[in-house]
Amino acid sequence: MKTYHIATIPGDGIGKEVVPAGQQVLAALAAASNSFRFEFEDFDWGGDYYRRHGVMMPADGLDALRNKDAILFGSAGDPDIADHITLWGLRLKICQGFDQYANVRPTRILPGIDGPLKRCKQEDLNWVIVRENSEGEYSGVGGRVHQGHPIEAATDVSMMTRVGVERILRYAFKLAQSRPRKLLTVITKSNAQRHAMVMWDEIALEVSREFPDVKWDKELVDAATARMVNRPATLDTIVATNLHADILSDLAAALAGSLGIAPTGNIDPERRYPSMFEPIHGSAFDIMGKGLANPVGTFWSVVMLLEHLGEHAAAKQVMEAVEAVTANTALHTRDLGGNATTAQVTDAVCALLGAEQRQAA
Ligand code: NAD
Ligand code: K
Ligand code: MN
Repeated sequence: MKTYHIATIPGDGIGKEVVPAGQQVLAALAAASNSFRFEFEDFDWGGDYYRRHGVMMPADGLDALRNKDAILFGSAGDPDIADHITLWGLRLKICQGFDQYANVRPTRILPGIDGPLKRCKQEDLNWVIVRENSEGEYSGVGGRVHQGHPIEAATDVSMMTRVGVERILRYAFKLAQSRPRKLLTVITKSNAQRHAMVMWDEIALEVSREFPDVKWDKELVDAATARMVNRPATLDTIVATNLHADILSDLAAALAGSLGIAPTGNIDPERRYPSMFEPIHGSAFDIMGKGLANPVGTFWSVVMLLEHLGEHAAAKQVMEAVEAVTANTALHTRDLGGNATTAQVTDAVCALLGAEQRQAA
C-alpha cells in the first residue's frame, strides 16, 4: 500500500472551511482503496498565526513542506491584515520558494451549472489557462521613495527573464499538444508593454517551432476578454503573464458559473519540490464562517492533486462524483443560486465515492 504525505494549509477565511472538506473527500477515497492511503499534516499558518507570531508562517516553514508529495491550500487573506502582507507572507512564499512556475487553471461548464453566457453550449467553454507564476508583474521588484511626501514615487517592476518566459511557454505548448484540439492562444500586451512583452512574443515564435502540430495564435489581453465572452469556442489552451492570467482566470471562472468552482495547481513541472493545489478564490470575507462556501473548486483541485500523484483512476472517480453533484441543483450552494451548505455538498460527494467503491469491490 502506497502512502502519500499531504500537507494541508487551510489559511484564512473560507479556506478553513473548504480545505477540511477537500481532506474529507481524500479520506473517503482512501478509506475504500487498497492501493494507497494518505498521511495528512495540517499547518495552522495564516492570519491567526500572524497575530500570534508577527509572521504568516515560520522561517523554516518551507523545510516542513519540502518532503511532502503535495500541498492542499485554502486562501491567504484576513480582513484585519493588509493583503500584500498575507499574500507575500504565505502563498507567494511557497510558490516562489518551491519554484512552482506553472499555475494551471482548467475551466469548463460543469453539468447542471448555468453560466452567464446564455448562447454558450457546454462544449464551447473548455479551457486551460496557464499562468506564469514566478515573475512578471509579481516579481516583487520595485519600491517606494519619499513616502508620504508630495514627490513620493513607487514602482512595481514587471521583470521577465528569458529563462522564465521560455519555460512557461514551452509548458503551455506541451500542454496544448496533449489536448485533443492542439490549440494555443498566447496572450500579450506587446503594443503597450514594448520591452518584456515583445521579448515574450519573440520567444513564443521560437518555442512554437518545437511544436509544429500545435495551432497557435496571439491575442492582446484586452481583446482576449471580449473573445472569451463572444467566441469562447475559439479558445482552448491559453498562456499569459502572472497578472494577465490572474485576471483572465477569474473571468473564466465567472463565465463558467462561479468563482467557487474553479481549481488551480501551482506546479513545479521538474518535480524538484512539492506542488500546491488550491481553489482560485480567496478568503471570501462576506461569507466566511457561515457554511456557505462552495467546496467544488477545492474538490476539483483535489482531482488535479490526484492526477499529479499519478492516481488517474481516483482522479476520474472524484471528478465524476463532483459532476454528479453539480448536476443536482438541490446541491447547489448560494453562489450558484441554491441553498445547499458546504457540508451537504461535501457529504454528497463522499457518499457517491463510497457507493462507487462498494460497487467496484
Ligand atoms: P474572493 O475570491 O475571496 O471573493 C470574491 C467573491 O466571490 C466574494 O463575493 C465571495 O463570496 C465569492 N466567492 C469566492 N469563493 C467562493 C466560494 N468558494 N463559494 C461561494 N462564493 C465564493 O476575492 P476577494 O474578495 O478579492 O479577496 C478576499 C481576500 O482573499 C483578500 O485578502 C485577497 O487578497 C485574498 N485572496 C487570496 C487568494 C489566495 O490565497 N490564493 C486568492 C484570491 C484572493
Ligand atoms: K486560493
Ligand atoms: Mn487571483
